[in-house]
Amino acid sequence: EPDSLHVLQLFCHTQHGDALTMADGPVAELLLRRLQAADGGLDSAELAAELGVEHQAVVGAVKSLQALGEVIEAELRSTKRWELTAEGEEIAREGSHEARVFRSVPPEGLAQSELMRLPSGKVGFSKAMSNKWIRVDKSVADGPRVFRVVDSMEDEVQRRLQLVRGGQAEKLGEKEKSELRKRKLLTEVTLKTYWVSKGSAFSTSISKQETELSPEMISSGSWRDRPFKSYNFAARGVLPDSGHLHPLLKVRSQFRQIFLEMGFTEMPTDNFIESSFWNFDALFQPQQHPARDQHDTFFLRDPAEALQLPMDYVQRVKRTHSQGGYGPRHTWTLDEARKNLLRTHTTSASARALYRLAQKKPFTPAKYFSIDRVFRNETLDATHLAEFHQIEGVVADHGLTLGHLMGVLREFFTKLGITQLRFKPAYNPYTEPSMEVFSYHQGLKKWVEVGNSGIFRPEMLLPMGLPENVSVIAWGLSLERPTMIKYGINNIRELVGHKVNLQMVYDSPLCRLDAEPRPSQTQVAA
Ligand code: FB9
Repeated sequence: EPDSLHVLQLFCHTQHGDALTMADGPVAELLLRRLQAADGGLDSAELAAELGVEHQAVVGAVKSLQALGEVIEAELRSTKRWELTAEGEEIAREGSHEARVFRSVPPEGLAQSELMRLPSGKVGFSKAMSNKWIRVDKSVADGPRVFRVVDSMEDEVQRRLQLVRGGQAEKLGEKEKSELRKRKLLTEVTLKTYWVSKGSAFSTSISKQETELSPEMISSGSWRDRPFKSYNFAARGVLPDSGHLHPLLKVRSQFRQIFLEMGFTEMPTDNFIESSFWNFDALFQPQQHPARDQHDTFFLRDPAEALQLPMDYVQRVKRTHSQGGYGPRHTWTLDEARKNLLRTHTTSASARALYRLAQKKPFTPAKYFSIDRVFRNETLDATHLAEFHQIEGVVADHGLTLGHLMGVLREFFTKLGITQLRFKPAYNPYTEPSMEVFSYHQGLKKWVEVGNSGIFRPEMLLPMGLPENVSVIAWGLSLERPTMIKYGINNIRELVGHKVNLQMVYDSPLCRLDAEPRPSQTQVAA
């Protein structure tokens, strides 16, 4: 018995010659016929049920008929309907667990232990008991025995599920439905359906619309009487397959842009491995400083030691550390300074750049920046990994003061869209005075630490050979924090590392730093 679809195919073949080849297929044809017959409109789900085809096939036909223009109107509706769960389906077929338990109790009763071994035993027993279909006689010698209380029973649960399966859920009361839902036998699904009605250009025969203007149409002139599919200029083009910049790199390029606009030059930072000398000693960070031990810093076993150090400069640094001369004294050894490590900040690159600058006489003012990876053996948490990208700005000139630092910080953060700044005194081994920088974050309704800064100590600059009256202001922040806030990312592991879902990278829009941050899934704690 060919099903209706088959009949249709047969029918169309005969009727309309090439109509059948219409891209939209027979379902569209049938939908138009039904619409013709229907007064008012029809529901796509009901039509699918009638035709015995997948709802999706009808939705496909609706979409392609819509593309033809005013042939049909289609209004998207979401209808809630009840559906049986897999267990509900099974019960509708085989009967409820409690009914199966009842049926498995013979008139002479059944040992409870045996009953419990039945597949529906456990689930059905308590329900059959509460339905007062069965009773347990505990006084029996060889253990509790189950007996029927009633001769027969109505398997209401099965009946109700079959009603729903037959599309008559409305016959059940709310209480009955919610009881079946609680027993995970029924779920309410929201079905997106189309209410289809005739369009202003409705017709049952839709001729195939051309989508290409072929040379033979032009040569034969047949294009004159052929209907052409209208261009859908609103159609979103197919995204070209292209590489995707990680959000961190998008924000990095914006920070680069800001520094270049402010006349800064990028410092070379292509060395994750650094000597303790440039990472700490050159910055006048005492060799006993807690940050210089294993707990905070990743030291290298191989290559364990830096061999090339500018020894004349090293001697001056040694004197500064050990004999003081401008301030406190610390024991200092060359071995400690030679220890290789993964740089803990890009300020080591600043030290190298300032040392190179000091070699160029006469002194010329300079503005440098760096954005690159740094490594810290820190406790990991939602916002801290063992590595992050440090952004650093350095300005070297005659007579720079804290005021200059505040000024350049204001200019820098303003370009980030951050205007309300507060400066809080802080401490760094290599800057005095030092300031933490805070900005008021509209979205988070609180002051957020957006960086650290200071004026490099003379103990750092003079051994390099920089003139007395040259001072150097500098500041630093991370790349990850602004990126997480801009992209509304809560946990740094969603941004960096093996857990990153690449879709986030593919879909990550270009986020203008100075534009309002994207709402995060849940407003992140800064
Ligand atoms: O990035 C940080 N915060 C931040 C920055 C921008 C931002 O943008 C939003 C769009 C609006 C939001 C937040 N911080 C620095 C502050 C905190 O997150 C802090 O908890 C974590 N810090 C890192 C170090 O953690 C151990 C961020 C990282 C940091 C800290 C200091 C420096 C660099 C990076 C520095 C420096 C410095 C100081 C003086 C001279 C030279 C360099």
